[in-house]
Amino acid sequence: MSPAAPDTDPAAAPVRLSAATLPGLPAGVARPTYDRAGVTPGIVHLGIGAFHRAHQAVAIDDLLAADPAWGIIGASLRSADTAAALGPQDGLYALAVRQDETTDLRVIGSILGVLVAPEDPERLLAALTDPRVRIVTLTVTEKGYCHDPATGRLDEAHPDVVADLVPGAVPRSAIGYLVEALARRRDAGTPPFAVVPCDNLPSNGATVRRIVTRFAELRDPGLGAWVAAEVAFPSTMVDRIVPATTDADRALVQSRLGVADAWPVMTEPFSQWVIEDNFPGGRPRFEDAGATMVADVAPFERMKLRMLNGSHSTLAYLGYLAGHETVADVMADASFAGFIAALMTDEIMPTLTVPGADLPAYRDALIARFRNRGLKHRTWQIAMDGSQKLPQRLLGTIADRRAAGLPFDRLALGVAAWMRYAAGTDETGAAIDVRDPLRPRFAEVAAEAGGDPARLAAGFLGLAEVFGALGSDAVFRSTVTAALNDLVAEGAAARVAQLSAR
Ligand code: NAI
Ligand code: CS2
Repeated sequence: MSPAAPDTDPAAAPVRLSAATLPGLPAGVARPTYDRAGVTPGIVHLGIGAFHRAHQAVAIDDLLAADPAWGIIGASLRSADTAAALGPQDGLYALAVRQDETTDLRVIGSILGVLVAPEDPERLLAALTDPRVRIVTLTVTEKGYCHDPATGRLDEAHPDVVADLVPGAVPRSAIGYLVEALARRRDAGTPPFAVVPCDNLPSNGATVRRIVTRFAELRDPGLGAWVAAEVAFPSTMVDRIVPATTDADRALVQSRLGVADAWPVMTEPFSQWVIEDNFPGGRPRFEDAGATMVADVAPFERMKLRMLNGSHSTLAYLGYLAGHETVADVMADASFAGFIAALMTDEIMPTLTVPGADLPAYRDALIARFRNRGLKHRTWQIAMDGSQKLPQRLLGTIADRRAAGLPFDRLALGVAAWMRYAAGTDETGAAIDVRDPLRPRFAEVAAEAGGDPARLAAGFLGLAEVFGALGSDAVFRSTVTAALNDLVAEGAAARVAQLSAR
């Protein structure tokens, strides 16, 4: 029976999900089976947002009954929203697994608390230097690594990097916190933690190792050498579609739980985690929670970043321009569905070699996942931070097709659609709320182009931190420029129809 709401003023704040109300939840709601009081911190997570709580935190929730030494301390390096939401809930929240019209709820208890770094940096550094903490995971978004997306190297001119390298500075960036904590652990004789990025970056472990090592070297060459020699950066491939939570989601969860959850997470049944098995300080048995432990993540990661994320970004920009609100809306449009299937089959799959993988089956499973009507995954959300996403999602695939002398018309249309979107005006002439660290540069490019597609393409292709060497390839430039010209002239829906499955 649901916990009774206070029988006072009906306008009073609703009863919240918490350790006290957990036992009274409806019987059909799964919940932690372990004693949370006996769980100790073994992991710090930087960037505690929706994805972490629907993916890594769920895997750890599955493992704590067998090994309670791996509780998670979450940290936000930016806002206090998560702490404000989960603090009064004792770190508890609902995981809502949705498939079309069905929703299954589970309460997750693996997050022991949430720190707000800007409010109390030393408290986060204390958690990061706690000897019991042997793993630090991250989902700080692609832009959170202060790197050059085209090269994967530290952007040494990034304002956060410049600020964090000032001696004695209070860190602002994830990299700054990692290096300060590692320096303190070295000085205290505490073994380092493993750094486990769970963001959609290519070769994310090697990329973050390069960035962190360079930052440490700039701070102190001896520290840089120590990080390079002593710190493990296992790569991961992470996959679960987790849209941003809406008020309608909160209302649904409250109606089912009988108590309010300030920040449930909405996701799909599918989840995959492939992890490089490189944890010198020890790790939980991730494999007992369904993760795949491997020596080399690369084949799995490339397949996922190119087929899922490359298709996601392409349908996000083209779908948004065609007026589609969500991924499911895009895929309900037969012309778009045929286009995405052909994009994967004809242009992406031929670039992949994944031992043991059934690529046609993987494609079909992705299309079914994209069609899930239970997920209100906005094209606008996926369109965010395109400058940080395009290299690993579309440009690497194009570079491979160019090297093989193969066409890439649908991929080029995806890049052109990003340019049209990033220029900030949609097909109705309305402004687009473009979210991207390079937004100011985009506005300069758009202003200079004055509506001319060829000049707009040339301006965007000049962004070396996005396009790198590919930006100088004549065939790539001409193909994308022609695609943008046709897109502006005919519109996204028409261009997709013409390039749909032939
Ligand atoms: P979210 O918006 O819920 O959380 C993002 C987190 O990153 C927040 O804690 C935010 O404060 C932090 N953050 C943002 N910019 C930052 C910066 N410059 N420095 C430090 N922290 C920063 O987003 P969500 O859904 O959790 O996704 C986060 C990342 O997880 C994605 O960018 C992607 O790399 C990865 N991911 C997301 C999936 C999804 O479907 N949402 C699926 C697979 C991977
Ligand atoms: C999406 C990803 O927002 C985006 O960029 O493409 O977050 C996507 O949902 C995940 O990678 C799925 O695993």
